Amino acid sequence: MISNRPTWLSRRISRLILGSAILAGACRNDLVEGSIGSAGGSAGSVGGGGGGLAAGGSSSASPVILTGLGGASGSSGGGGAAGANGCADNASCPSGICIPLSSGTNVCTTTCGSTSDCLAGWNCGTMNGQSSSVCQCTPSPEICDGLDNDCNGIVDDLDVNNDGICDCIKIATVGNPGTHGTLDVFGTWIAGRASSGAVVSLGSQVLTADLITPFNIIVIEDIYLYGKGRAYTAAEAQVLSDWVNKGGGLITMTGYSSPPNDNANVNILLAPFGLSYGEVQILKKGASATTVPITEFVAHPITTGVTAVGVDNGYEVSGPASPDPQSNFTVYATGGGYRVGEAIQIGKGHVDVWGDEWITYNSEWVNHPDYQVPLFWTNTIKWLTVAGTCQVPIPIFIP
Ligand SMILES: [Ca+2]
Ligand SMILES: [Ca+2]
Ligand SMILES: [Ca+2]
Repeated sequence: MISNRPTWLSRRISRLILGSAILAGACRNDLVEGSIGSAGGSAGSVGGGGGGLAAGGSSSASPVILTGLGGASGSSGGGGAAGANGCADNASCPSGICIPLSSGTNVCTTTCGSTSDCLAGWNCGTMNGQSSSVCQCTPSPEICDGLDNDCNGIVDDLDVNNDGICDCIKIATVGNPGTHGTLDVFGTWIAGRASSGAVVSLGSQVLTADLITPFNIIVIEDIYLYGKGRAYTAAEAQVLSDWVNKGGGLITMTGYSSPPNDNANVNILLAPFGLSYGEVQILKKGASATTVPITEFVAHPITTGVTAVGVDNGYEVSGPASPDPQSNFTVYATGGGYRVGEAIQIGKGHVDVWGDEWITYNSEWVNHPDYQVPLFWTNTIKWLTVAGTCQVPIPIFIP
């Protein structure tokens, strides 16, 4: 166990006191719905070398929306991939331009002035029958290279095992996995599904642009200031904010230790987004020793198909007090009148703030057929990924 932490006895006493405080407090019902963060970003922020974020990408490119290629290139994730759009004729394309691929499939495309106007992997050029130059693509099997190899309009949408987690995705964790469950169930699960990109533990490294730019998603785990963590700085929070605005996907969790000041450190990193965790523990599990099921969800990509996940001794999510006009936010999960999950789209990126950490523990994955924790995570990873990149279909049954 972590040194310098309160003893179990003192923690239990403090939880009892706080539990009484919760009961004495007014029951809140401040569900707030903003507009759902839609997949409206540009695919142009995708960098090469496996799909991390890179500044200076062809952000002006008009995403080519294609569907129905049916895996013509051999990519297992190509069939029916979200956002794909084949075409029968010009009239079936928003741009009014339907062109043939060498595979025999037709796809919608757009006019262009140069290749920088096209999705990564596509080239701008003249074509018989077209009065203007158009974006064109020669299909080959999708690989993790920052390009749309199979010409279905999605960069690096590779998922060989059809598990719903893009194989090319690059995920970093910050802090330490929680210790209340059996080792790092979440870490093991995600590492086996993001097989080409792998999962990297950044531990307590200083967050710099160079360090985090390669990653699509960052998962903030236990950074409790008085545990193994260290104090993060406003400068690091700004680095994280800049990365999100360029297309990064950030998820934070909490509840790894006990009050007071459980959330001081993670709140430093959330400050640029106008978000924070409270300091009063909520939703403590009962005498039956099972987590408190969260069942109140609003429609959102993260909650699709999810009817229950469990929490214990979490913290309420707050903010933003004055939403940035460019920010789309949704309180997607509530329980006991508290905000438990909140999702915000900022710039090209996404932030998901979850008020607990038990979604990383084995008990929730193994002992709860009534919970859909793997689906919740699969939905979350996909939503956190910038539009047009690494977007693969989520299977009906999560393996
Ligand atoms: Ca593709
Ligand atoms: Ca690729
Ligand atoms: Ca996969």
